[in-house]
Parts: sequence; structure tokens; C-alpha cells
Amino acid sequence: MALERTFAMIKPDAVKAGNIGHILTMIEKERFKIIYLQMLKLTEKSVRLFYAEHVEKPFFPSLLEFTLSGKVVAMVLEKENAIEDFRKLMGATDPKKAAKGTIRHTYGTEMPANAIHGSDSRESAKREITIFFGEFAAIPSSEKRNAKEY
Ligand code: RTP
Ligand code: MG
Repeated sequence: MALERTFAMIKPDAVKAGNIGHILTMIEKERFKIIYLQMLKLTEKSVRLFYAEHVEKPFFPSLLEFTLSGKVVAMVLEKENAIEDFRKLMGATDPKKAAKGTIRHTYGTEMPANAIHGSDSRESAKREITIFFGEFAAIPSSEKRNAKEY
């Protein structure tokens, strides 16, 4: 199977709790390669763009407040089947329903504070990677002649 890239983001709850290192360890143990990584504070405009599909939902105001409540760690991850495998590693959206051993079960607390984001499809991965790291970053190493990013 070909290499695939996904977008992941450690959310402000996990950053504040000092769990960046623990979460990166879980990610690397599952053989995801960290291609790009940046710690930053989002703006309201960028949250509205990133979570465009949720802007009209009733939970959006609390999601917006939470996402702006501190720094996040944005990443591009690469692996075979990265998108689906990362959703499995994250666990269910609600940490209380997430399976044992998943990132959300281990480091999430209460909605919307679920520690981590991961793209839910190829289309989302491309869109989200492009927002944070530009279009070039969305192309997997296996499709690049001169793969010097990693
Ligand atoms: P994410 O996009 O952050 O990876 O999470 P997801 O795909 O598992 O869930 P999604 O439906 O896309 O929701 C985005 C984030 O909004 C918050 N949320 N709160 N009913 C609620 O109170 C509610 N539903 C969603 C969560 O932080 C969720 O991760
Ligand atoms: Mg989502």
C-alpha cells in the first residue's frame, strides 16, 4: 500500500496538561512519521476556516472557545493507511466512549476537550494540511522524486 499523509493536532487541553511528549510517543510507537510539526495559537478566523463544517452547529461556540484557549501542536503524519489508522489511534470523539489504549481515552477529559484531532478523509487531510503547511506538504514522500523533508 502507498504512503499516505494525515493532519493531526494536539489540542489545548493536552498541551496545558503537559501531554505533548506522551502523545508524540504514542504516535511514533504506531510508526507514524512526523513530517512537519508546529506549535501555535490559532485565531478565531483560522478556527472558522479549519472547522468550517461545524460553524453552524450548536456546539460550535464551545468548540471555538476551547480551540482558542491555548496553544496547539499541528502536524503532518505519514504512514501507509495513515488517515484511517490515526482515527483508530485517536479513539471515539467523546473521550468517555473512546476505547482503552487510544489517545482520547488516555488524555481526553470531557467534550470538547478530547486532546487530539485527526483528518477524517483524504479530502479533509489535503484541505487541513494545506491550511497549516501548504499544498506541497500534502503530497506523500513516495510521490516525490526528491523526498528531503524527512
Ligand atoms: P476532530 O474533528 O476534532 O478530529 O473530532 P471528530 O472528527 O472526532 O469530531 P467532529 O464531529 O469533527 O467534532 C469536532 C470537535 O468538536 C467537538 N464536539 N463537541 N456535541 C458536542 O458537544 C461536540 N461534538 C463535537 C469535539 O472537540 C470534536 O472533536
Ligand atoms: Mg472531525
